[in-house]
Amino acid sequence: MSSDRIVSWLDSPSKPRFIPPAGAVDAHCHVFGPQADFPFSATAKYLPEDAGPEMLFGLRDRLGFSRNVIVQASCHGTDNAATLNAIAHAEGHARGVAVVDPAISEGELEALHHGGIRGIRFNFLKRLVDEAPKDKFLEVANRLPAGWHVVIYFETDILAELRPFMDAIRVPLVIDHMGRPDVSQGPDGPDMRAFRALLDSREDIWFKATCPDRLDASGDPWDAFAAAVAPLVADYPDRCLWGTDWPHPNMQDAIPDDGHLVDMIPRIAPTADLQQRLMVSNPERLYWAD
Ligand code: 0GY
Repeated sequence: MSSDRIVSWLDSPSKPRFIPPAGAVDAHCHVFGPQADFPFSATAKYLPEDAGPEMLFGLRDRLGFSRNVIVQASCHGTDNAATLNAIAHAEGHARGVAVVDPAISEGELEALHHGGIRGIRFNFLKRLVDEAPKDKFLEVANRLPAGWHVVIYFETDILAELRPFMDAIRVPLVIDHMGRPDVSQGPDGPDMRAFRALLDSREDIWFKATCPDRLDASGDPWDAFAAAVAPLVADYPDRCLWGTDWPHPNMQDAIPDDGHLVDMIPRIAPTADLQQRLMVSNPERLYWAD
């Protein structure tokens, strides 16, 4: 890994035209460091510049959002201190998703709950993590504090392989970036059909309608993403979440404009009712139920 620290976000994103509803939640974002207080993991696959809570909350305000769900980024490994620090500075306006050592104790899980964590993330991307032990993941998934869920990040080519693992998890599942479908196939392409089959297999699987910048090679304004994802949001309106993915880990060669990402929202959720569910009532059910 290069020792150069990466910048994968814009300093001055555009101000969006779209105004999110009151109480809107950016349900997928991260913090990096600051490194002086929260060093990166020895196994980190990328080394970013600092992108701490003040920057995140400044962006939140600029984009017209009220709250954040901060997902522990792989560069911090299983030490959730940076994520917890950001939540602690949000005055109740942030909750989080942790990455844990599967051997974590019940007491440590309770401490994470107290710090605002409401789920754990299993990352199956080989470029981001060295190992993803399904047996150990399953064991910890089925002893989480009440009300928690599991976030899973995988790419579409291993969806079928992961099905028995996912089926065995008894708490709700949230799928990052819809399992990274090839959106150029359109709303009825094989990737979206496979993902719908997963959603249809049980009623407690949610998804993040996120990351046009990662999923749509046609680029901003991400027309293929809008065409593929709008029908999914329409058909599963109570199981979708939205987020910026700021500070866009590993996107340094194609940094998205956060204002443009927000302006995608009415293209995937065209009515006020869908927008309310996507950004307010759905994340509230998962993250602010208690
Ligand atoms: C994302 C996507 C990525 C990175 C991480 O934890 C992470 O480092 O999630 C990625 O590189 O695809 O959701 O932030």
